[in-house]
Amino acid sequence: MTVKIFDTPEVQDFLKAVSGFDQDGGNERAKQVIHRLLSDLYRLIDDYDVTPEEFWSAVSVLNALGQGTQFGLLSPGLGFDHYLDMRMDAADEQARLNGGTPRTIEGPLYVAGAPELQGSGRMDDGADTDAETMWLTGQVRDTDGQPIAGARVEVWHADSKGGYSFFDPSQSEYNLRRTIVTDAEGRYAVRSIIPSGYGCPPDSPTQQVLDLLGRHGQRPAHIHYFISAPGYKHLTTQINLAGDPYTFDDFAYATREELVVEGKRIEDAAEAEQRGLEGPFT
Ligand code: MBD
Ligand code: FE
Repeated sequence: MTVKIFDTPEVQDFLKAVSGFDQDGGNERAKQVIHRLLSDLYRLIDDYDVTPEEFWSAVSVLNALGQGTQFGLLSPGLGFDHYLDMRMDAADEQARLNGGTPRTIEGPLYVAGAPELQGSGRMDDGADTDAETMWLTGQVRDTDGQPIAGARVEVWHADSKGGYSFFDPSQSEYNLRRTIVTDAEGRYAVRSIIPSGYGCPPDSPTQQVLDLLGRHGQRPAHIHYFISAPGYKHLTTQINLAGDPYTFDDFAYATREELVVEGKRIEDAAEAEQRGLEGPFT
């Protein structure tokens, strides 16, 4: 069965009516965007001869994607989050050329209101006994390389099983989530645990869609950051721990070469001290 009706005046008028073009109320931009979206989808149905069965099965997937954070999870999988980053980079070419840390996606698992630390402290609750200790240190600098004291460094990451507190009910509140205010030299130094990569739940609607595309739903081990200070642009970024099999095969397309960091294994306390990792971290 090949039916082509999209270009008929009836369908074009119908699309305008459905999009509210002949109504006074509503929002003009919403009308334009919905009209375009529906036009593209109606045309797709025509071009691919989408059957009613296929259409209703898509509706059922969309209903499932409406649960919890599922569409927030599929969105980076379909590249939307990285595409928005690419657009911001393009709009912001100057900022990209100045050598600053590149942005990358936020993802669906940020939670506001994490406990605040002044310069240093501890991020993990000590309950993840399989995990290896991690010292996470850094310095916030402006684009001229000058340290920024009092910057807010919001950090969140997964545990050794790839789970995030709040979304993983087995973890304590705000585990592995902190806001660290940088010291007079713009530095922060926290004790945490080495995160594992994240995998989309195998029976989730997100993974169901990825399966249709023959794709995995894995992310490499990573640590999320929001960095902000009065008078400066907000930075959303992540670092990736080098050596993960998924570093350059991230289902969410968030890895950037400049964000891959090599951890250094520290065997004894003396060496930790030498590297400036003095407390208080507890
Ligand atoms: C994550 O931890 C994440 O950072 C993203 C972008 C998607 C799913 C899980
Ligand atoms: Fe994440």
